[in-house]
Amino acid sequence: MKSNLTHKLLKSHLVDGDLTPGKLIGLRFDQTLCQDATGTLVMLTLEAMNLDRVKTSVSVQYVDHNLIQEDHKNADDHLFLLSAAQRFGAWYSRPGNGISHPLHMKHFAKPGELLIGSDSHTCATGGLGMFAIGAGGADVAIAMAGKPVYLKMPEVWGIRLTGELPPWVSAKDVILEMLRRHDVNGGVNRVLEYYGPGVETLSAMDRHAIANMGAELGATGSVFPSDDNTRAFMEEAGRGNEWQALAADEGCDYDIHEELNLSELEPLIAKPSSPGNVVPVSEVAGEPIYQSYIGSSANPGFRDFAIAAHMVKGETVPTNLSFDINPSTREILEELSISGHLNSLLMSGARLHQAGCNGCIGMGQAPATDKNSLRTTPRNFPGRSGTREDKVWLCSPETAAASAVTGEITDPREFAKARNLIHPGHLRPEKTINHSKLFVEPIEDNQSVELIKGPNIKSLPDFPELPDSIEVPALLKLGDNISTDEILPAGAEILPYRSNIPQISEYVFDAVSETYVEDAKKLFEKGGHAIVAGSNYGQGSSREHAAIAPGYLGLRMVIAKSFARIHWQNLINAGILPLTFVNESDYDKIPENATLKFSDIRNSLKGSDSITLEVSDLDEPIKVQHGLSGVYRDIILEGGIVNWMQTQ
Ligand code: MIC
Repeated sequence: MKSNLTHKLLKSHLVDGDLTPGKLIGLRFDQTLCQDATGTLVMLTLEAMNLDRVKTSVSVQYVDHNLIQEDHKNADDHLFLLSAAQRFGAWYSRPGNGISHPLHMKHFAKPGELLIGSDSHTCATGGLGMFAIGAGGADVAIAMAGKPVYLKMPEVWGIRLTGELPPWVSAKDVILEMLRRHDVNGGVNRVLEYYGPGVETLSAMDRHAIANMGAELGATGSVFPSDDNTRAFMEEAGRGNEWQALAADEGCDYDIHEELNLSELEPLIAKPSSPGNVVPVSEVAGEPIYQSYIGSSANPGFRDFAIAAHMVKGETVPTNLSFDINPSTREILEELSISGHLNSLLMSGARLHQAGCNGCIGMGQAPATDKNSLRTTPRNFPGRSGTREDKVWLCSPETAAASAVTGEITDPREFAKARNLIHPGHLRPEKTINHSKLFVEPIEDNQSVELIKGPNIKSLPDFPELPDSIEVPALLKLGDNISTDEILPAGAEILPYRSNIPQISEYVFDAVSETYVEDAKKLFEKGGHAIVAGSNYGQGSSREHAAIAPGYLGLRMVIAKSFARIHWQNLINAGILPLTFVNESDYDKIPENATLKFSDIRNSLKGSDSITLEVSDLDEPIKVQHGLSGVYRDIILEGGIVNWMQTQ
């Protein structure tokens, strides 16, 4: 039977269930990655599991988030993560090497394999013919222990690419077009599989950029075929022997079909403060800007910096504009230096930062109050940049570079025309740098390694068993598309507490409610609280802290119109009931602080999917669904995945 590529990848790793969309499947993952802001909890979970050594073919711990090191906390994390990587038999990528996703694709990714990572943009490596997904740290720990990870079988969305990108239009504009068409929840519980004649016009790193921001549609993953361009990328990385051709069968079926003609695309931009708020650049040209930021996992390729260098060469950015260059990896920084592009950027007035995620997650480079910041980053959720009232726009390197020179949002095609700038074609490094020695390899005698824990690294909190009835107030009633940045912000002040749940829980809903934390603490002894929310609750990152921290404060259930995939799984893993309205209109009936009562929980969860929730102030109970089956129901009944693992 003809099969699409996603099904081929999943079939070869399926250990439980079948490929029926919506059903639970158990998958064996070949590879895992962690970054440092989520990896600390992963390693603490492995310690709690008494794991002797990872059972994957490769697990890598990267350090690319907590890099500012304004006090001991980040540095303590780095030493802890190095000791933990060695204790559990994982690779370690040291601070300064750069962002996990481009590094992993270059040094470890393999077509045909499955990768799970404790970062939502792990999906970027779907650009190399992998099935690659972001997940909460507990799921990554399960995969590192060699056990199957469960998720809802996604629908497969076939996107047939035709044509080729016009000059000054690039890969970022492809995924911005998908966001323009389908917004931030269009891809939830779906895999975006790209195929067709347009694919071969895209380099491996173009595909990486497109797959990366599949996360912004809420997609489970994005998959590209493995072809000659994939092989060329792997040969350049010195791993051509690990390449294999992979593609969907000609004429195979998809659950959803879409056409996208690359030749018809124009430069696009996401306006503040949602990746789905996309318009043509030409529509907003002329808006003054304060900052132009190039870098992040959404545009990490050599060509992303080189095209910007080509456009700003010989120019000087306006004195009131901050032009921030964030190299994605040490190797690309070296390649840019050798090729002279780094000098073009610096001489135009650019500010050079270390290789890492940096300002994308509010670790520095926060924009001035009320000023427009153009970024090649993947996200612009409110306040994510570190400035609470920020105005972050998401665009391609071409748009960011043109706008940096003019000091206002500028269509790169107009910029090139005005300067008779010839498009340089596909820019490649003069010399490819391959620093594989910058990784710390796993060691054989790993079990004798001691974990090095600084004072900010606290053990995992206890997870209470699920009670048999819950009667709590709806402490917050929230709208649609609540992001993990709104639930638990990142940024220079808060991110260093990621290994310290008691401390980081002080920041839950920091920008949403001034009294949530105190109110939650008051309710804790009385049974805790609930949250009512709109659609796509928990969009964005993989941070399980956005579930564990409110859980630590007494959150017992969330009733929403719908959930983002990763956050739904993180709530379950934290032992917090995620319930959805059977009738979305019931959302309007529940006032904030209404008391919600869910009785006979254990039997209800074993019975039908639909349960009744009594609501004070309402004469009639409302119907909600739990959607929990198999292992997810078992995990919730045990009070979370750490408790459940101890029963295995
Ligand atoms: C992000 O881009 O939001 C992050 C910061 O990389 C998160 C991970 C985290 O919160 O540590 C993600 O995307 O998963």
